[in-house]
Amino acid sequence: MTQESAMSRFEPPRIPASEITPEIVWRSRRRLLGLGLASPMLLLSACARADGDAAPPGPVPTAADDSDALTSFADVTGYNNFYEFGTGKDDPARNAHTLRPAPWSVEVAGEAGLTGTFALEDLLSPHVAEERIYRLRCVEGWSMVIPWQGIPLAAVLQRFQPTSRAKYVAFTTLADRAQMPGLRYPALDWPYREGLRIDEAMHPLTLLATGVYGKPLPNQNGAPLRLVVPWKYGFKSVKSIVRIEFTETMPPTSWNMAQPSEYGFYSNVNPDVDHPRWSQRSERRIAGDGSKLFARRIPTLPFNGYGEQVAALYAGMDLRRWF
Ligand SMILES: Nc1nc2c(c(=O)[nH]1)N[C@H]1C(S)=C(S)[C@@H](COP(=O)(O)O)O[C@H]1N2
Ligand SMILES: [Mo]
Repeated sequence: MTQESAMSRFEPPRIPASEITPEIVWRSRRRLLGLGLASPMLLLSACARADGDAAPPGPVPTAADDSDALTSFADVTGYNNFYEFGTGKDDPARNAHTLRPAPWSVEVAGEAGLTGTFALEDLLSPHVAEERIYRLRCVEGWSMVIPWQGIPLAAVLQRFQPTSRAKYVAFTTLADRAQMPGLRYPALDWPYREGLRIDEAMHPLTLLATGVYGKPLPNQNGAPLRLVVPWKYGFKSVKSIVRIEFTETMPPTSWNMAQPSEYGFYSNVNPDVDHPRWSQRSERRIAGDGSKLFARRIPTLPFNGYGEQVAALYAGMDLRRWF
């Protein structure tokens, strides 16, 4: 990854008017809900349950705070990292139409009572997707605020009864040359791999996303199923997942394999740990007026602002060593 190098080449994608509508709907809905909004919890449950279902049981995690303006639908779906479709920010939007997100199945393997290959529908049922507005912070120095729909990963994983030896969870992206033109180039050692410690995977903020802005995930965002781990750099949020494995040892991860000195396993957003080639103190927030070049530069927060919820996971760990 090169910091911001692709920025100057970026041309805003032309989005048909029909595609812009959901963003406006989401914005106004959010503004309405923002009036007298006591906590993001209300926002989450209200949005998730617009169909009139009962509120979900258990604690509802915090979303991005209300001062964050949403990144436009055009930018969320037009400025992407998905190297299987090219390394330019506009490549995924242009090339990912060859991905076939249905039918889709996911293999579940490793240290679990139940393993096998499951149709996507079976993997996700009986869960109902909920709304989570999360910040996404790329290690390259830009960030977005995105209204995802998805299912907490914990709810999905628990069904497979991970054993006491399941210390980590490894995720693998599809690697099919027929669908992914970028696989012809050795940008990374394919397939794209990521992993989480089991307690990170089970944390209520960790989401298996199936949609964005109220629509099924566009291919360039990782259809039909991708991870969203809001306190970690964006590259942990592995796209188009075909395999989930419970492991006893720390699994290899793509960016760590490519550049171990630059990308650690944990990859928690940390303004105090510079990337060896650039600072991580601030970020360019792509949101608001939709202009990428003039987007606001803001300080980067520890754990991307989710420290209150997740810092305890790393109590006693030296986060300079475990970066
Ligand atoms: N399979 C796969 N997943 C991936 C990537 C990738 O290249 N391939 N890029 C990562 C990076 S670096 C980021 S910042 C996020 C971007 O997600 P978005 O394009 O939906 O905003 O996806 C992550 N997941
Ligand atoms: Mo990224």
